Amino acid sequence: MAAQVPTEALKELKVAEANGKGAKPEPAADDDHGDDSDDDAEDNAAATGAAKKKKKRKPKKKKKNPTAQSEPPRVKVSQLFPNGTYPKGEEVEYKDENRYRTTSEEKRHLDNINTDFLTDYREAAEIHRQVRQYAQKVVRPGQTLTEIAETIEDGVRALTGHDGLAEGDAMKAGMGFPCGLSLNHCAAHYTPNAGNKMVLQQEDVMKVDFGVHVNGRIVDSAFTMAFEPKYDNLLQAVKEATNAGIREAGIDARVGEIGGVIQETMESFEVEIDGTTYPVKSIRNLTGHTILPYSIHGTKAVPIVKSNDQTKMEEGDVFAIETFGSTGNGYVRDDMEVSHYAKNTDVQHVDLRLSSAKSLLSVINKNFGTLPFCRRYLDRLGQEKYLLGLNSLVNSGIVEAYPPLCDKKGSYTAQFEHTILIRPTVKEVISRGDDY
Ligand SMILES: [Co+2]
Repeated sequence: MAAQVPTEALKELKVAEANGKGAKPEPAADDDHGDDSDDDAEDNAAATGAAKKKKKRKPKKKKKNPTAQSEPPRVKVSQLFPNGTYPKGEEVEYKDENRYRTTSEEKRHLDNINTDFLTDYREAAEIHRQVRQYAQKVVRPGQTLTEIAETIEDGVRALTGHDGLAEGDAMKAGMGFPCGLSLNHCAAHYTPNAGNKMVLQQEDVMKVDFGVHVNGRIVDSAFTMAFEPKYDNLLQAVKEATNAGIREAGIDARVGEIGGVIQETMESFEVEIDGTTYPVKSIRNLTGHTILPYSIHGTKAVPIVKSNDQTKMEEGDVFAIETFGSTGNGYVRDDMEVSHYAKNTDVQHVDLRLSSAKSLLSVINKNFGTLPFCRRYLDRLGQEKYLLGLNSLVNSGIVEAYPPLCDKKGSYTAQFEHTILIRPTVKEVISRGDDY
């Protein structure tokens, strides 16, 4: 999920560029019941004495735990990795003055006392990889955005083993934030609301951005799908820019400098679409961000253009490194109907007058806490006619609306994103896969 630079900070950034001053952008195996029903039936037959036939005991068919993922993905990953050891992400050694960390006993100890954190993160990342790779295989033009979102969200929930329907279940594991499916000039935060009939077209460029969480540890990772080769350079620019950002990330790295490297990489590309050549621009008011437990946007931002932000990455930080390239203005605005929301992490108690707002807030507290959700998630919990209450929560500052963010009409935008753990010993690109 993209973090946005507030307009004020962006103005400041321009000033800062002029006078050299820093600008700070805001920022298991539990269905192993052997199949014994037919044995019971035979026992009953024997007990009645009616059957003279010899009791032929079939060898008990023991339903084995699946060892491979199904299609569509429905096997819990905890069943595929029954000893709880999930695949590691890509581990990258620190450089220069932090090189010692790889072999430091002290740093290794810090890693070892954090095993629950690592296990939850690696499980969430494996779920992300399995679900997205299935999506990459089956998502095609002609499908509705609603179908595509459900393909991904049903997959994520099944693989965590939490369908999120019982009160509080979605807080244990499941969607870390709604599945964004933003098309063409829209860069982020679009997902269908109920009744949306939009159909994916052959010429579309779709950003697929979804989160998986296990115990509040959110993996935030995104990719872009296009079905026409004319967009290849746009996608390549953004993929390389994101990888450049990941490469530059590390303990003591300054986020403003990382932004500079990202921008340089991104803007070394151009793309020809239907006879017109466009420079690929970094979208300057979108950023990467830190991730906190149950909170998708922490306090640090990672710009994707050069900036004087001297903020350093530190041991223990979790970052979403995401970059956006555009053939348009390289600047996004709020546009279209809101779908994404999240409770603010720093709300004081507010006395709500509207009873529908009060009851909706209680639903949000129990099922999402501060995790982002969308209108469809309220629908599936059986909530009805909640818009007035929801808007009142937004207006009172308790809930934040995250409207779709779009560049100018007719332009194309792309995104790639990974979550990285700034571990004491190494940097782990937790969501890395064979695909991106
Ligand atoms: Co993000």
